[in-house]
Amino acid sequence: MRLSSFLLPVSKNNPQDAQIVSHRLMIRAGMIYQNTSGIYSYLPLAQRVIQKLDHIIETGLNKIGCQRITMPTIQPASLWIESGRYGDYGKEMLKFEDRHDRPLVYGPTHEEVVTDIARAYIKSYRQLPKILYQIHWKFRDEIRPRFGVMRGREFLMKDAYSFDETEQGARHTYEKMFNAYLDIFKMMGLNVIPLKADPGPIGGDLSHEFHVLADTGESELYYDEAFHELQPQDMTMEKLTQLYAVADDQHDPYQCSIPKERLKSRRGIEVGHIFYFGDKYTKSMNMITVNSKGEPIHPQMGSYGIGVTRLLGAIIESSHDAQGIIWPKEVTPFQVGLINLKEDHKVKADELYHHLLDHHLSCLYDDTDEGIGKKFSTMDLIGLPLQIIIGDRIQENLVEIKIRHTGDRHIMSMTDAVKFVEDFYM
Ligand code: 5CA
Repeated sequence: MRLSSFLLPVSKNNPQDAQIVSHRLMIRAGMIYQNTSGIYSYLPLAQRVIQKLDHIIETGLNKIGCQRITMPTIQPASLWIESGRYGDYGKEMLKFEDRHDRPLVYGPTHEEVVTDIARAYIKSYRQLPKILYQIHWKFRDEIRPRFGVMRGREFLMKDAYSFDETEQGARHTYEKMFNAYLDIFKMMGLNVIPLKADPGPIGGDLSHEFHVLADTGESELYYDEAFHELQPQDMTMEKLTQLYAVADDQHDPYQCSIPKERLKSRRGIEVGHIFYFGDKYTKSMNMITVNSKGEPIHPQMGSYGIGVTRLLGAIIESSHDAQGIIWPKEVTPFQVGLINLKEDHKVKADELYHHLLDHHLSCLYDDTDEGIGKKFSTMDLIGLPLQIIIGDRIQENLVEIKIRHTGDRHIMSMTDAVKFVEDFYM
């Protein structure tokens, strides 16, 4: 992509109303445009990261047999009346009527809609277990939308719903999903801490939140320092749930099971939340399936959320410096930024750009006639992990590669530069 034709409205100034660094950087890096309070448009740079997150989530979930669907954002209120949540959900749920005065809601979550689909088609235990998911927009009329995409009113969520014949089966599915979450967050280059959580209005008796550590997180976490010394073989629900980890509302210093020296406390951003709630919805909405003994049952359900647009903010909170964003290579919007410093080198710069594309590397090519300082600061601000800079040494066929994270610079030939980028992403 040539920067001269890319919509990247970067700005030097810090927006007045942005209180946290990810919100400031997302606006300064031209990622989001606020349409109204808590409602954003995602501009091309952000959209490319969303696409990466979408792909990673899809890969992780398809691996364990989940099936992707798309449900409507607008739902009939009747389903919420059936489940008994119409009144409970309160003012967070946006309610309105169509031209025939039929009540509708803009979905804050989809337990009701998915149960309505499942009860239409899943009649036998032979069709179970099933996990259906979507990556789609939600609306919650948050009383205090804040921190940019972190607590928006309209936001993108991955929501998955599982149906099982038995409680044992459903608990097994929950564990499979828990482990898939560990896999997914790892593929995103993120370290997360799973906490035992309060199921809140979703209901049920088993629930975990997944948090990214960041000073600006909304909750204070208390956890075993062993989380910082985990080995790959420890990354399972069975191992991790043996370690102490709770949010402040669940932490009781007198009942805490680990010694004070091992207790760590840091703030965290909730990027995922999973629930097991048995037959709460299948019972109230009368979903009936025949079990293996030929008896009618209400299947056992769980639901599993990931805040996709919130992840944009969380990743930036945990990976930035004074110059701007530093994308983990797994989710970067482009793999490399190419900066041409002089009009005279345009032919060579174009050549390298085409080489990179031929090697299936995604590149944002600054071919504009901005000043050198502006070109460098824009590239640092948008945080691509690698930069290739074409300066006067191109006469000797040499370019400079800068690693955004460390600031290290290496001089090499154009061919080696392409190879360097390829190896970096291997
Ligand atoms: N039905 C369940 C699971 S599918 C559910 O709705 N869970 S939730 O309420 O915990 O939301 C799932 C995830 O969405 C949260 O972990 C969080 O990462 C994200 N999320 C929730 N509210 C917002 C919001 N206002 N803005 C941005 N992301 C949000």
